[in-house]
Amino acid sequence: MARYLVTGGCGFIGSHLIERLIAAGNDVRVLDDLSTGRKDNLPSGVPLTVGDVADPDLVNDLMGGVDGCFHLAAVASVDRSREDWRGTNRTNLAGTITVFDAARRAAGGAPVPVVYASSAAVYGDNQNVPLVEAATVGPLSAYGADKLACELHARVADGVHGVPTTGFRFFNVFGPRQDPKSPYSGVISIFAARIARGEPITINGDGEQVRDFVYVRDLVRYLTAAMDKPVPGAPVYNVCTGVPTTVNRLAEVLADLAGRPLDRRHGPPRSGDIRVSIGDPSRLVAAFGMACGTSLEDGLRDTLAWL
Ligand code: NAD
Ligand code: UD2
Repeated sequence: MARYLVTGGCGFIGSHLIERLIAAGNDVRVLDDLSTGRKDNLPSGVPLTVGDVADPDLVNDLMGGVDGCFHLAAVASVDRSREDWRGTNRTNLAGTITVFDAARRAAGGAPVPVVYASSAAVYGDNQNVPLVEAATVGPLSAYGADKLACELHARVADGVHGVPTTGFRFFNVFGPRQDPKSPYSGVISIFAARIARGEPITINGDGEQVRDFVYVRDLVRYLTAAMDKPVPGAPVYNVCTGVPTTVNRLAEVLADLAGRPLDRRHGPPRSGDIRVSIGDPSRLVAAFGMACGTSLEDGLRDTLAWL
């Protein structure tokens, strides 16, 4: 049993991670400002501090005596990063440096490992798919730029300050508890909620754009495995399946699973929409000995059942 700090633990991915940590008998404390997360995403009895991940006194305090930190708190939206550039940078980059800095002396003055969320957004519109970790990065948003900067500071944390870090470039994550009501929500949560209610969906453009959808319960296994065996060198891994799915196909599969007719309308393409985003999971599978094994259909069934 170990003691962990989880930042952003009231969010979609954080809540699944905490479920897994608690089931394994760990002691978990959470820092979240509840800007997008919800208190009732947490299992009962998990202590929550409502506050800002970029507040150094608070983070130093919460980091005291832990065995490691899972850092997921972020403004997890490209649109929001456009509207509030400086505010997003404060949370996403300054917040991450605050976490790394506090981890330097968490265990009675000694460093503890940090496992943190990066994003496929670091690749921008690189169409050299499937994307390997060594592919050219070129973020197209403040969100992606900050995530890339987090990876650079993770190297500083490791190389200069002795804080072991592991970064994960999440592709399009989906599953239960991804809030369909949020304007920043992912396509699966939006489509699933609408199709289940028999409402029409809007496909942006021709619907032939391609994504690599990762089921959230597959993803959190890597986070805990990385914490269990930290390695030097600040590694970064894609978290992806390598399986391409078009938005059209996604809609069809969802309607099929929900047993509803598909009422689809096509709107204009979304400005700046990436045409093809597929990751290569080879490095992930080699390092952790497991692939993201849940099929899209099974993950979607689970998501529909939660609604
Ligand atoms: P989410 O919005 O559900 O979770 C983020 C959590 O961070 C929320 O609970 C929010 O309240 C909290 N938070 C935001 N700002 C904070 C601050 N200043 N201080 C403390 N807490 C704060 O999003 P998610 O999808 O669970 O994302 C988790 C992580 O994964 C994020 O770092 C995100 O950038 C990354 N990510 C997600 C996806 C995806 O497909 N969902 C893809 C790539 C990367
Ligand atoms: C994802 C991430 C984003 C960033 C980016 C990096 C999510 C929610 N967003 O954006 O944070 O990391 O990847 O590349 O994971 N669509 C429709 N109709 C809708 C909603 C969406 O057609 O009602 C389309 C959308 O135009 C896009 C695809 O579905 O082509 C996926 O959209 P998304 O918002 O779920 O995710 P993405 O890949 O744009």
